[in-house]
Amino acid sequence: MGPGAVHVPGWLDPARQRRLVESCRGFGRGPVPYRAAKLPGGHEMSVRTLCLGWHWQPYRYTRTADDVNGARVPDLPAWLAGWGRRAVADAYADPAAAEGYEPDTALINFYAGTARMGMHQDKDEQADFPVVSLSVGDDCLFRFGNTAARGRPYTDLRLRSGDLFVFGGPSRYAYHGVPKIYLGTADPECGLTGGRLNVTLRVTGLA
Ligand code: MD5
Ligand code: FE
Repeated sequence: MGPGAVHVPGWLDPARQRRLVESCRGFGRGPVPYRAAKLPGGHEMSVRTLCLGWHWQPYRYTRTADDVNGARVPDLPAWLAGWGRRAVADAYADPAAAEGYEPDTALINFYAGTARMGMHQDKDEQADFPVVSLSVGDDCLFRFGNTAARGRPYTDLRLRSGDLFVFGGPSRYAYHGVPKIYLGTADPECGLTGGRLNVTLRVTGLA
């Protein structure tokens, strides 16, 4: 897609997609529920988010969900960190690329049919390791931009259930967003109908 940005369609088979969906349902029964994050201006995001490892709130990471219920967020499960390492090795077709890649945080975003994510950069992490993105459920329009400005040039592509995207190198700080969910496009065997789930694995660089 560009230096460091690699799209691997269908990286998760349907059984792993279902495992991810079921796990994300389970995380929602944990100490911190999914919530619409509130932006500093007062608006609520249309996406609902749950965090593991570190809790992201616009625009910082904390160990407790201070903007939800104050609970300590659960650790990132080792199996999910392992998926992240395999994702990096596979995307770059180089096992060495995953050496030292130890994600400590997952941001799990659920998009109902009308949810969107505006163009932004992910820059609340203190480390520049790649971000691993896993998508399940309905297709979306993903807008992959540039590092200099929120607008053009950008590339629009459709992400489908099971797709992996790794954003490393210069793409790590590219603007990006999700302008549209294609409601009802998911294959039911993915385990999720009526929305899109995206899990990003990140290295926060925090301690
Ligand atoms: C999503 N999530 O589909 C996206 C996938 C977020 C978010 O944007 O911040 O929760 S992550 C996409 C990403 C991360 C880092 C860099 C780039 C994209 N990029 O260069 O396009 O819910
Ligand atoms: Fe982002």
